[in-house]
Amino acid sequence: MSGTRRRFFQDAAIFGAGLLGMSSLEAQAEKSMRMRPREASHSHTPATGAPLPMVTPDILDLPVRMDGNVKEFHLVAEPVKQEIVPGRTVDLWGYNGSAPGPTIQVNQGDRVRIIVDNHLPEATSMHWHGFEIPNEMDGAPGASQDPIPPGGRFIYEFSLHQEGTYFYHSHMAMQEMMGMIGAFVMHPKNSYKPRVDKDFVIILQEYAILPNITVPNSMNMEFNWLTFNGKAGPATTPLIVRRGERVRIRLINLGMDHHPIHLHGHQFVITGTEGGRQPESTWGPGNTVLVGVAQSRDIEFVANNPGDWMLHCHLPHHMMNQMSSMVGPMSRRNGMPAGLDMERGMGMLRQGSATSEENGPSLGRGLGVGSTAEQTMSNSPLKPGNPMQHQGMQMGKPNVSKDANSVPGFPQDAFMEGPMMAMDKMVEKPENFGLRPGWSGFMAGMMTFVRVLPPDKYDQIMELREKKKGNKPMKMDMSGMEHPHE
Ligand SMILES: [Cu+2]
Repeated sequence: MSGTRRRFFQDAAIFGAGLLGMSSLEAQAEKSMRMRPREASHSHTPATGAPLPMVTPDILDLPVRMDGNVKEFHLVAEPVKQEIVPGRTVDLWGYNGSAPGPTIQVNQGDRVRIIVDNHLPEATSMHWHGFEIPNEMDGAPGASQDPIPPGGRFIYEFSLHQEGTYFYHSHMAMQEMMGMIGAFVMHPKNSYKPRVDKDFVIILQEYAILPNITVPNSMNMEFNWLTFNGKAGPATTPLIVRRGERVRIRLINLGMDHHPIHLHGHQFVITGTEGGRQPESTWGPGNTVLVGVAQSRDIEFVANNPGDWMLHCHLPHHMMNQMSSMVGPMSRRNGMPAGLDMERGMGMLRQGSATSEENGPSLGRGLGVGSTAEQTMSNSPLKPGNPMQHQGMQMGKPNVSKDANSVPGFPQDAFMEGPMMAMDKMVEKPENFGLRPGWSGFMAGMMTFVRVLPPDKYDQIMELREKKKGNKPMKMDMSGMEHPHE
């Protein structure tokens, strides 16, 4: 494929379609229209029968090509640059330019062929998580096939009799922690009842990336970047729904932690797991769903309570960005610890990766051995003045009392969240229109909004999307989208 096309695909996937002047939802809808014209619909009261366009905010769908009756997809395992929040672009491994990789949508009963190319510097393997398919298609390295060597290709082909929220992922454990997962949704032959008006996918991931480093330390257990679809709050794209609509959110988790995902303002029911649709007799009301590692959970609710409602992981540390025990001390102490050079003292890597032989041990917090440069520390009083200045942020003085430093435990959130950490302008997009000024200062990690909007506000955001669509800063070569890797 050409460099331009590749770059486009990558940009679009990394930034969502927002920077292209189009919301990700619109981009998804547009793609759905082109790829599955039968099924796509812009109406919020769709005709019965056809599945609704399902969207993965900030992530593209994988284009499909028909080869007779076979739906053919092409996945490329490769290193990617992923912008988690404005100004924080990290080196992950993913598929087709993004981590998580593009979403695959198929119908129950489809026969699919997935060509997997390995553009990584090491062997990989693709596992189809929960699929009831022939053993030789399972992608278990060593057990069902040889790993796909660097530069190699493996062609998977199977028929799908299941329905539900599934996913694909590398079956190499450390690669999983570099981002190598994507959603694989099988729409049912007979529509689920009751039907939903909106259908979203959110993939939960976590990374341990020290300040000034762009490569995750896949050995580290102290995760400081927590993402929904490759974005951390406030860069996550809110889910826009019209008041009264029935909403489905499909949550998928692949990481080292289980995430209790909580929705404000509504009760929902769990209608599906990684094993497909659950019987209605099991649906009981709740507002927090624990999405365990390697699990998926579908939740559904009627969005009847207007407002901007937070949807977030409820683990406190998972509602933060760049949070690590050493960030505070590094920015607060005078100079560096004795006996360390600049690189190690400030946690910077000049060569090699965080997991390399030289760097791994000393940066591998939680592993114990050799972790001399990293240790858990309690909060300590801040020096007067304003230690943090970031371009684009609405910097100001945090609201703290005069004697704050004399209070044991201070600071907790004073310098972690608040109006002075806001970056509303930097994450501006139609889906954020009308949020309270300064909202972004309180959104981090696995956080986004479900915006339940009255008809006029909903239409306003739809109009904004349309306007942005007609005013693209970049020309989109849509023809390049169908076969991005040819
Ligand atoms: Cu969590």
